[in-house]
Formats: sequence, C-alpha cells, structure tokens
Amino acid sequence: MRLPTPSESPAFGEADLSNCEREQIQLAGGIQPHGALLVVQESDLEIVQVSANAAEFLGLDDLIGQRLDALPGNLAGAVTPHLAAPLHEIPSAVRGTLGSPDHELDCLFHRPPRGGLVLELERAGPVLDVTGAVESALPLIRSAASLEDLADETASLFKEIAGYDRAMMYRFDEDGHGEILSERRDPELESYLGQRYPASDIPQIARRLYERNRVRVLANVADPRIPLLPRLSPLTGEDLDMSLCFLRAMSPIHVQYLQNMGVAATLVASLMVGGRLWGLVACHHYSPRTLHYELRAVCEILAENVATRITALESFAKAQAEVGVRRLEQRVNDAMARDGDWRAALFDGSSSLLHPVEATGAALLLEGEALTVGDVPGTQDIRRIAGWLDARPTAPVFATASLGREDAAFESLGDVASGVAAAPVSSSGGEYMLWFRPAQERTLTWGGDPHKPFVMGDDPADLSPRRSFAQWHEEVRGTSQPWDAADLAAAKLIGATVADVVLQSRAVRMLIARDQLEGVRRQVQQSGDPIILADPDGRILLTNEAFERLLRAAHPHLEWISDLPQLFAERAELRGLVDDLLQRRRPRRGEFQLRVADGGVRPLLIRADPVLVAPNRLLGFVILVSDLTERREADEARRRFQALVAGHPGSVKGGSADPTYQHLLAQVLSNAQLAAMEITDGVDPAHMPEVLESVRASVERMAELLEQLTSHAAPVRKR
Ligand code: BLA
Repeated sequence: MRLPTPSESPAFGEADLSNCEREQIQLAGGIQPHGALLVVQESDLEIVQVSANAAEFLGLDDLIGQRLDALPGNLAGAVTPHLAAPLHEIPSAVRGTLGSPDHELDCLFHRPPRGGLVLELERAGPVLDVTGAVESALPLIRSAASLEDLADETASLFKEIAGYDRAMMYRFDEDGHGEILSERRDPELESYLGQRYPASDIPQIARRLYERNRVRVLANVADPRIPLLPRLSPLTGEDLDMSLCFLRAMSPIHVQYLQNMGVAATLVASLMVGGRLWGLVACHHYSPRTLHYELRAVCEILAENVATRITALESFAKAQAEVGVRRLEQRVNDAMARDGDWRAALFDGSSSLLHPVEATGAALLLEGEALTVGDVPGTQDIRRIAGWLDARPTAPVFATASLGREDAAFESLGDVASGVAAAPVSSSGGEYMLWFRPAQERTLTWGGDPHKPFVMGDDPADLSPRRSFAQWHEEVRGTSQPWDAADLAAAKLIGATVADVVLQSRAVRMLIARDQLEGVRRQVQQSGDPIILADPDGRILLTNEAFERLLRAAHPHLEWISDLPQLFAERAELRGLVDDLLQRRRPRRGEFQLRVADGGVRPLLIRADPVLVAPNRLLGFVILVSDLTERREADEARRRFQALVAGHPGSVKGGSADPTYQHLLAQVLSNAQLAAMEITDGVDPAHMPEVLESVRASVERMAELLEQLTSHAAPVRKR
C-alpha cells in the first residue's frame, strides 16, 4: 500500500501522529456490525456495493447485482415513495421487511454526494412512547434559567432517556478545548465534572463532520470493522462518502482512545449554536450498547432543543449587556446635549462602565487627562500602557489576559491589570477606553496531560492516544480571567460610543472656536485702530484695514514685526522695543513718529504685548497702534483754549477795564471753561479742535459784545 505524503489527508485508519488531524474519517470504507449497508443504483435499485455482513444479516446470498425490489420483503416498496425527497442532508427512515426470513427492519436511506442510494438497515426496535419522552423533556429544557441549569437538565435527560452509564455536557472554548459542564453518572463511576480536554482530542475534520451528522453511536469498541465490498463504489470508482451513515465505523485512533479510557460504547450528539459546533452531549457506557433509530431521533431532537435554549440564554446575556451599554450610551448622549459634560456621565461612580465588560477597573485617556473607576493602575502606568498600545493594532478592541506576558515591563501591574481590554476612542493615538482585570491564580484540571495526546510504544508504529486520563493539574498564573466574546462585544460598543462623543464634542468645539475666531477677526477688522497679530516667531499673521491705511500704503513689504522700526523716525528706539518684545517677551508702550510720504511724520502710540497662555507657552504677539495726530491737534487746541481762558483776558481782542465788563467776562469765561472741560471729556479728539475753536470763537464774540454792551451802557449807568 502506498504511504500518503504528509500533504495528503490520510485514508481512514492510516493516520499517524503527523497527520491524524486530517484523517478522512468520512471515507471509513466500513461499518459497525450491528447493522448492514447496501448501495443501490437509483434507476433500477440494483445493488452495487454491500457491507461484508449484509448477506448474512439478511439471510440471503449474492446480493451484488440483484435488484432490491426482487428480494423477499416489502422494503423496496416502502422506500420508493420517498425518493422524490432530496435526501442528501437528512436521511429518511422507513420500517419494512427484507430477507429470509423477512425480519422487520428499520431502514435509513440517503443520497451520498457522488451518486447512488445508501440504505442502512438495523433490526426494528421495541415499540416506544417516543413522543411522550420528547413531550416531557421539552418543558424542562425550555424552563432552564441558566446555562448551568440547562447543562444539568440535559445530562439528566440523556442519562434517563438514552440509558447510558454516564452522560455529560461538554463545551468548547475559543481554542477548541473542551470542558465538562455537567455530568450524570452511575454512583460507582469516578467524576469527570469540570475536567478539560485538549482540542487535539477531536480533530477539525471530525468537528466539521459532526456539524452535519448530529448523533453518533459507537455500539462496542471491541467490534470489528465490517468492510464494504467492493471497497470502491462501482458507481463512482471512489470510496463511499459515509458522512451521513449512522453505521459508519469510527476512527481506530478514537476507538483506541475510548478503550484507553475504559469505555465500551458511546452516544454523542452535537450542540450547534449559531451555526457552529458549540459543544457535545457525550454518553459513555461500560458495556456494549446501541440505540435504535427512534431513540437516536429523540436524542437529536433533544440536542436541537438544548442548542436552541443555549442560543436563547447566550443571546439573553448578550442582550442584557447590550441594554447596559445602551443605557450608558443614552446617559452620555443626554449629558452631551445638556451641558457637554459627557465624561461625568460616563464615570458616574456606578459600575455601569465595568459591569457590561465584567472588568474590575476602567479608565478613559483623553486629551492628556485620565479618568478612572474601580481598581486601576497609577496614571503614569495607564499612560505607559496606552503608549504600548499605540504601537500595535487595537481597533476595534485589543484584549489580553496577561499584559505581563505580552511585555515583561508590565508584569508588576498584574494585581490590577493583568487582563487589559482597550478600544481606541480617537485616531490621535494615546486616547483609549481601557478596562482592567487582576491576575488570578487558577487551576485547570485536565483529563490527562494535555501536552501528551499520544503515547509511543517501543516500535514507532505503535502509536496510541494517551493511556492515562488521570487528572492533570495546570496552575495558571499571571493571567486574568480571559475576556470572552460578550465582554469584548460590550467593550467594542462602549468604545464606539465614546469615540462618537469625542468626535462630536471636538467638532462642536471646532465650530465654537471658528465662530469665536470669526468674531475676533470681525472686531479686529472693524477697529479704527491699526492692529497687528503675529506668530511666536514674529511673523505677521493678521492686520486690519486701519493698519493697511496707515502703514501698508507706504511700505507694502511688511512681513515681520522686526520690519517695523525702519518705518519710524526713532528707528533704534523702536528696535529696542521689538527686541524686548520678541526676545524677552516683555510688553512695551511708546510714542513714535511714523515717517510718511511727503517727508513729514505722524505721531503714533504703540502698545506691544506678548500673548502667553502658560508661563512658557507663547501664542504670539499683538501690536495695537493709535494715531496720535488728532490727539496732538486736540492737545494743541486745548492748550490754546486754556491760554485763552486762564487769566489772559488780554488775548481776547479789545477788552476793557470796566469792572462790570470784567465781571461779566469772567462769568462768560468760566462758563466756557466748564463747557471746554465737558467737551474734552465727551468729544472724540478728532472733533475736539474744531469744537474748542468754536467755543473759543464764541467767547471772543461774547467778549466783544460785552465790551460793546458795557461801553454802550456805561453812560446810562453813570446816569
Ligand atoms: C473523536 N474524540 C472524538 C469525539 C470525542 C472525542 C467526544 C467524538 C466522538 C463521536 O462523536 O462519537 C473525545 N470523548 C472525547 C473526550 C471525552 C470523550 C475528550 O468522552 C471526555 C470525556 N483523538 C485523540 C488524538 C487524536 C484523536 C490525539 O485523542 C488524533 C489526532 C482523533 N478523535 C479522533 C478522531 C475522532 C475523534 C479521528 C473521530 C472519530 C470518528 O468520528 O470517527
């Protein structure tokens, strides 16, 4: 016989240590002896392939080449009406007679993938109250309130209904390892409850097969395998695909495994949850045992119902967590709409941030701040973790049960943060929602040493699955309770919620900032005073129209603050001001003469300030310029006016020594002085000179009038 190359899948029974994962168990080429198998050609029901025990099973000779409907019994007639059905996923079952003497048989028939019709025959079982069993079992399954209850109920039901010595419910974890969740056994048997079995005990190919063929019975580990004759189907020239055959002989490796375990017969049903093999119900018997079609069907129905209940319980748990997350999301969004303080709503001190993820601590790192709840590492350590996360892919969630194992630098944090789940909340890096779990010492109990799934005899060919199923304890340290899919789903949801509000609040802030910026820009533009905004290097960022009018017209190449001094008469002095401002960040004020086009100057007041938001954070510079020309003119007007009114009546044209005149004039002047004070206080300097001038002119006119009046009246009074 040709040996398979390593890349090939080994034929049934030819697997060894290197390739047993790929053993083609569906091409078993043989059956268990408690039944018989026929393959017929569909057109005329001619028998083309049989199990080696078929003739004897039926009390007939020479089956090959005969037509099923020509054999004694009514089976062919019972089968034919069902042939309109597809029969390639679920076999049909009929009861009928066949052979000599014509036994009553149960026949399951289906179409294998490559043609022909496979008929599997077993002796008809005793009459059972099948519906009664199902009817009483279903309410128990349906009312199980937790997975634990359901597992216990399932083991009880299978033990009772199928009658095996031991019944177990077995669940696979994410890595394919199995754990016995529940067990019902005869009292004299040792317990397997809580034990774990490595994924290698059940190869992937077998798992895939068990997704289609949901109930398997191994009647007796000591039974010989009955070969198919001929081995290859004459219809296809290939091995018969026995995926759906209930009589299929089981892999010798597995049979050996069971023998090593001391088991004589098994019944195993698949638990399919969400389209994948979630676990198994496995029953052991310590003497040969088989189950007839009806009971196998009952077991399949029970297993389906159990799986449905698992789906419901798991999705209920998921929905609960989701309700928690949604409530949290609602609170955060409400807070956002109310006063923008969504962080307070997220960290309201309750466990709403921890519970859905089943974490013991949580933190939000955002904009340099760390908000926390529960047991968390110090802020510095949280930042270190975030820095470490920045270097690896984290979206939508990153999770580890042992951060210390990922990076030894974090080993010392194990008491609070061995388990870390993280969801980035922005694309800026360093901003995460984090959850923590402490390291826990756990003892995993394996049913045998998981690292030695095989034992090798003296002869390398003498290879068998492990012989010892003695409990093997694995101490697990430095890792937390692992995060399960539901935890991570909740973390992902919360992370997404937070990322949304972060984005939203940043967008809002941007709009506000833009609005404020617009406001400031408008004010600056509308200001009558020239203004310059410069960046921290002194580069001019923004000027207004007043500035353009005053300075730019004459000097279009202003780019830097340091370009300003050259425009002034006091160039050196202004350079000092600019240096003080730029180098020493010192606010300065001063009056300077701007040189203007016609060779003249314009007096300007310059107020220059650095803008600092923190002692060392310079945003830039603001330079305000006031044109002093008008003020200077106003000052001049005031001076002239003061001179007029302050005891220089002589300056008033004409003038008389007449005391009445002098008295009246004094009144007019003090009135005018008062008015002038009010005028200088209230009038804009641009208009002051003319206003003062008008007062001055009016005083002068009045003085003249007074003089005329007094001189005119004098003779009268003298009279
Ligand atoms: C199949 N191995 C299985 C099955 C179980 C186990 C439940 C499915 C059998 C069925 O559906 O009928 C393992 N059975 C267990 C365990 C318990 C139990 C863990 O009762 C615990 C109480 N097996 C090995 C190794 C290999 C292996 C090392 O231990 C090879 C890599 C192979 N297991 C193996 C194969 C099958 C199998 C090939 C398929 C059997 C078949 O359906 O033909």
